[in-house]
Amino acid sequence: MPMQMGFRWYGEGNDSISLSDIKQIPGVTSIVWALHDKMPGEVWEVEEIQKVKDQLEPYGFNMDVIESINVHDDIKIGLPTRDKYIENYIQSIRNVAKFGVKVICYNFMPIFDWTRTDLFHPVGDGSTALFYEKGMIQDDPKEMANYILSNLHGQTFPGWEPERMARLDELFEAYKDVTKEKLWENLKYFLEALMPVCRETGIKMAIHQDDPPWDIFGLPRLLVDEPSIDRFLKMVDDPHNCLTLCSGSLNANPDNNVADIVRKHCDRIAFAHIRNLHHFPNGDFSEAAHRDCCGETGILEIVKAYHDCGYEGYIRPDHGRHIWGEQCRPGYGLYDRALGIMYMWGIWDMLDRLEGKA
Ligand SMILES: [Mn+2]
Repeated sequence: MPMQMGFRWYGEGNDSISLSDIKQIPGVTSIVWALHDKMPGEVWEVEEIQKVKDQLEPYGFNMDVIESINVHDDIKIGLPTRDKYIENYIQSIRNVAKFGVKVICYNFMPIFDWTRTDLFHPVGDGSTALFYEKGMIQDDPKEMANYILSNLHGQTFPGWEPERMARLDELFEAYKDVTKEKLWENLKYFLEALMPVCRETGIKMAIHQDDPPWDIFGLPRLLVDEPSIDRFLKMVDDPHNCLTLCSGSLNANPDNNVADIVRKHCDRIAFAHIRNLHHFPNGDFSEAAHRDCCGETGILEIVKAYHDCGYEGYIRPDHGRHIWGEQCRPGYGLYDRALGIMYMWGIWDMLDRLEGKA
């Protein structure tokens, strides 16, 4: 079995892209989905999941991969109320398991999800892409939150819920005693509580690395490089404690060699995000087309590493550029992600051929 290609979709009425569009991209079998109107900590109810299943079924897509069931701040902070939210998370796992879900992607980043300073930065060829200007992030987090919220075109963005962003002062206050070691402990507590239901249902919890992979605004970040990934996998050494290995998030630090991490931990990668970055000498970076030479992330080596390991897990193009005038959710247009998929299949199919498999 080859890698299983997925495409992230934000749901009926919440995405400019239709399932019919996605169906026309060769080789996509999984819709990477979520209940996007759920707040962190809420139980995902069976009837709500059933609605998504009913939408996917006519197209033959599976719903094996969720991105994401978000983790409530109380769990990350380690408040006594966390047990209630962990119970809810376990209930959500039980409910999605009834629909054949295999992998749940999540992250453990305090307050902010991924962080960029410009969502539509000119690439130089007429397209735009997400951009990170290192110098801007030393300033006020509220300024950045306001900028991002004002550029969502009325769409919701996981991790950037306006309700949460309105409480930024309160959230920073709540996290003020959460050191990096404390955050590691809270992550361990959360995962150890989840492992029994994961073993029972066969569901793999697959953590996404922190993006960018360094502390921002004084908030600790855990999953940032190979040693921290080693620590994470050892900390809860269970085949259900897995990675969503994100090439773009990790390579925001150009010292991270993603292909090496793939080769080292392939058996614990349940889900792969493939994205290319172009680095500037001053530390800024721009997201780039998937083609290897458009950035420095090493897409060819990474896909080859997955192929060499016999990877049979899920994979998806991560963010794409905004091309051909497409009006879309930042990073999640149809066209450039479809190009990314074809590039990945191109590499994969040729490697199969060279091994006499295709
Ligand atoms: Mn990613």
